[in-house]
Amino acid sequence: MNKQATSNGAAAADAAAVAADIEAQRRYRLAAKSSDPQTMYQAAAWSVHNKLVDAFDKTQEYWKEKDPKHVYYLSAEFLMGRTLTNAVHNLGLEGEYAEALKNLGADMETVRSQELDAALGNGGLGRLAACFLDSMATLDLPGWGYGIRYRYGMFKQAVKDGLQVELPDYWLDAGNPWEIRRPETQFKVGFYGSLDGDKWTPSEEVVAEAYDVPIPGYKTKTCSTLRLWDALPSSELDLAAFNAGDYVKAVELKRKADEITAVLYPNDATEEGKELRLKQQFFFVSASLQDTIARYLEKHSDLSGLAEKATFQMNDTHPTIAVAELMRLLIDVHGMDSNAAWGVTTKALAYTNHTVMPEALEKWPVRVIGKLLPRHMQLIEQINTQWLASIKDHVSAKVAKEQAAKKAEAAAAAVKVAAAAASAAEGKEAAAEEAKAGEEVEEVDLVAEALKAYSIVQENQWNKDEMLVNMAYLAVVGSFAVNGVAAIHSEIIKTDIFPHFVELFPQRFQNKTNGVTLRRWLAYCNPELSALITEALGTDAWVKDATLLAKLKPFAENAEFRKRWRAVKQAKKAELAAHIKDVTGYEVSTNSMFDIHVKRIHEYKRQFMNALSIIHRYSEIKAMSPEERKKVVPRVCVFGGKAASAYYMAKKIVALVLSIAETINNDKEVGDLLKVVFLPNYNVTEAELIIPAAELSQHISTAGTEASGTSNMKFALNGSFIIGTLDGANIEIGENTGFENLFIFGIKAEEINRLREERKDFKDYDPRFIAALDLIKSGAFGRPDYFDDLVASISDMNRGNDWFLLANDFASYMDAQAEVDALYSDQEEWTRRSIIYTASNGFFSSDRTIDQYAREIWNVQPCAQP
Ligand code: GL2
Repeated sequence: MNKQATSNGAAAADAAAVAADIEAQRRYRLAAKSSDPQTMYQAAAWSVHNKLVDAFDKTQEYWKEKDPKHVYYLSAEFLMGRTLTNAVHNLGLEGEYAEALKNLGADMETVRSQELDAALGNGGLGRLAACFLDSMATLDLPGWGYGIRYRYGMFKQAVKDGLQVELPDYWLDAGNPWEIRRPETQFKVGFYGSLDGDKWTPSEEVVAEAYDVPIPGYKTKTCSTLRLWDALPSSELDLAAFNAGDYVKAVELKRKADEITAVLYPNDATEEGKELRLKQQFFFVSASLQDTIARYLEKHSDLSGLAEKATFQMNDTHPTIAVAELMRLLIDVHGMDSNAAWGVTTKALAYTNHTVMPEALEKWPVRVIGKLLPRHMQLIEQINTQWLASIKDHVSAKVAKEQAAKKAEAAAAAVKVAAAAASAAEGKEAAAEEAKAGEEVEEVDLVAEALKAYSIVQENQWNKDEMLVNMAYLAVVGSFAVNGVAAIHSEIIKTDIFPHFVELFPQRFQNKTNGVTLRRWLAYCNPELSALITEALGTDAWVKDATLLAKLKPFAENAEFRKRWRAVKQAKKAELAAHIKDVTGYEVSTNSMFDIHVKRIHEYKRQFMNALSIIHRYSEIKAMSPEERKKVVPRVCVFGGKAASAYYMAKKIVALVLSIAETINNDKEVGDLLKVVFLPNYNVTEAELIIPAAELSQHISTAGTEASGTSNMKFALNGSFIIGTLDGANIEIGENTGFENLFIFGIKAEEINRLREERKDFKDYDPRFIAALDLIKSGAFGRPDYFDDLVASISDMNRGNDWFLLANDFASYMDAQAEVDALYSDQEEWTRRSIIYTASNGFFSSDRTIDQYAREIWNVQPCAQP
């Protein structure tokens, strides 16, 4: 890392060659006369593009020749962020490019800031997919990502009159140097139409065209791909309509195709039951499977061995239609018999669950699938019928056992009754009756009833006339492996989401704790800290082998090292402070603790609870004497995150934070003791600036709701403390770092069902909680009416009834916050532990996660060019 490119002649010559190349791109590809930052960015990007193409071609040729098993990561989302810095670093050319740009009168920082984020994802799930691609390439694992080339990514968030507003993200505006269009790689994808027996004739057809986004590994020749599909009309014009003069109808085909890849659905961890979404899902899944099969058949004569050469990892339920589509392709297109096809399908597919939020577990109406994909609906019915038949014996035996237990219970009860009324004749009669009742059960109906819990096709519990396909069940039945994304989450899916399936095949269920790439999330976003780590360890090998970070531990005891560690944090805080000033106009002091809460806005993530704790802190400061105020630990509380456009409460939470910020930041009495900032448009690039500057980060979801979280890992690796609940990966971070170093509070996951039951009578409100709510209601932060529903959602049992249990956790949250303040006052100890965070969390490298997937699920081996 940070190799001094100019320190030797060869590197200087390389920089000169790079400069010449950038110039050539500017002159000929862009035909640009000026060298403004955007032009220089484009020129540099196209020059890197060419290097990626070389690396990409060599890798793919090598893999083609060796024919190793591949993994295909099917995901509706890839949240890539910017590419330039990452690519240049992974290629090991950062020095050359920096030098070259300097020689051309530009500078790397300005140039790189021109790039728009590729935001083809909502949040954690999409960003995880991007980290996984980086790790797969770095570990030389033959693998591709497959997704959709949305023309509009995640919306841009702006603030207007104290509210969130959404703006379209047309990220392809200035062209995209990071993709290669492949007009030679096209597949037809059909929709709707009719079914004659099992012969499907679609009535609408589009063409999927491939775009490859090269993914360079770090310090390796391997460069793999993210293949994204665009939709084209099967013919530009409906000629008959055109000739008849109906021009609107004539371009209808184009409009329909455009619609499929137009926008990313901006919902995070919530279902979006729209037909267009299913269309998107099927579109990319079908194209990806066809593409893989076509390549497979170049080398193999039939598809019976497909699963030995390919695993398809389904990223959540979004690509689950793959179960039916792979069956259809094998049976209808390639003539395999259906049993053999089922054998191949269930050996080739694996499924990752990313959420337990009930509203996010996709269930598609049979009606919708039947209309859009009639053949697939037929296959799903067949799969379900066979599946239920195959488990009938098991379920019958289970029912019989349960009945026997009930009978035994009834008999025991009868004996008791008889004993109690031993002398009375009626006692005997009653006993005989009870025993008999236990036997009169219709077992057949009981089995049918019990089977419903295993059925992929189910009744809609809210509408008895509608049948639904439970996509998660389809995924479990159609896969050879199912995994959760953190230890606690993988247990919860076994006990709460799929208990019936666990009982049948426990070995199918696994855990793969998430990870993040240390390249983007430490080495490149925090070069100052990286340099310090490299210097201390005497090597930069930790960038590829994160276990080496553990060797930092002894340095925590070294006062000189701590001083330098603190200096880096100060520098990163100063950068963030400047950005805050730039974007919001607020001036914040870098002597304050930087307390950060950034993630999608969701009630379960409880940004509202943090807001209430800030209101309490504000009231406390206001009530203090000047002497008391001197003891306050000053804080800057930073929020960031997007609320889904249709998520009513989430938008109110954003508005509340903005209102609190305005009141508090303008209160002269409070000054630097407390500042609140909402940074709009939180995205990957913002995160790269925010995370290195954090001293405390908040991961305070209701226990049992956040599957994993991945920003918690990024913060920990950058030496930030965590205040959080026993939820998701917080728990494993605690195990690695030592729980004494985290600020853990709140209820446990196993308590929430009971507490939700009890909350109707909940009386134990913390007075600070009540006072904070009252302050909102009083209008202290403006528009009390606007916040009425939000306040009611956690305090009125008829209007939300605090489903996420803020009231239960508030007191212990405040205790944890008090501990934070106390520790921060001892800067030596704080810094010591901050170093421990970085040193302890190498486990959360996505290289480790991907290595586990490769060994324990995919059975894919590295295949590196010599
Ligand atoms: C999520 C989970 O909410 C989050 O906790 C997890 O870290 C990521 C990645 O596994 O997946 N599930 C989900 O639907 N989204 C997530 O971020 N959008």
